[in-house]
Amino acid sequence: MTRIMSCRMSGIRTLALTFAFTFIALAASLPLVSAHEYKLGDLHIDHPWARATPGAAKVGGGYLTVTNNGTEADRLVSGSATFADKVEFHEMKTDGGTMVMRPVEGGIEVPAGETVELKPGGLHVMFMGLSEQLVEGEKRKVTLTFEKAGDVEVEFSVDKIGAKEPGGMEHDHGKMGYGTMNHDAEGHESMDHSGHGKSN
Ligand SMILES: [Cu+2]
Repeated sequence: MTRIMSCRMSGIRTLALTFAFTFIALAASLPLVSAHEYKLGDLHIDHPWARATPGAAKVGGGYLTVTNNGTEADRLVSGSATFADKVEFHEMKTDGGTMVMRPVEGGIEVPAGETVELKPGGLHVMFMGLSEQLVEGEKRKVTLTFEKAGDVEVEFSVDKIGAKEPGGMEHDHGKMGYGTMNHDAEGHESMDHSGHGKSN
């Protein structure tokens, strides 16, 4: 009797483990579905994505990860896109308790052997003077220029307006201090972008 019980128990445990592993496997594979990457010399660009914008928005945010597998630092210096007047690189910082956003002087450095992450609340690509809406589920071509590696055309996949991370992985950044600052297009509209031209 005891023997049968333990036999059944282990059977249930095996089943439970199988389920657990299946879920882990599924969860692990999900982000890969939407992930896309690019290689440019020693640089590896992972999953460029942009936030969807409301119809009238004139600015939009873009994000990506760059890994430099080389032995020399490189620098993301400029970009261009047919759907925006200008492509800039911004950083968000707290200045005297206020969240401010400003262009990064001289572009974004990608040190040798390191990964730089452009993400909501931090460094980001800013599409200025949008000529069309960034629609969720669509893709937008953008040319990125690195100081040494040169140009690469990548596709930004447009994720939903409130997205904080690609693929629906919404981590809570509130504890990091910028949770209250919803870094969406509306947030940008109300922010001071003087000096970047009031393009329309
Ligand atoms: Cu910005």
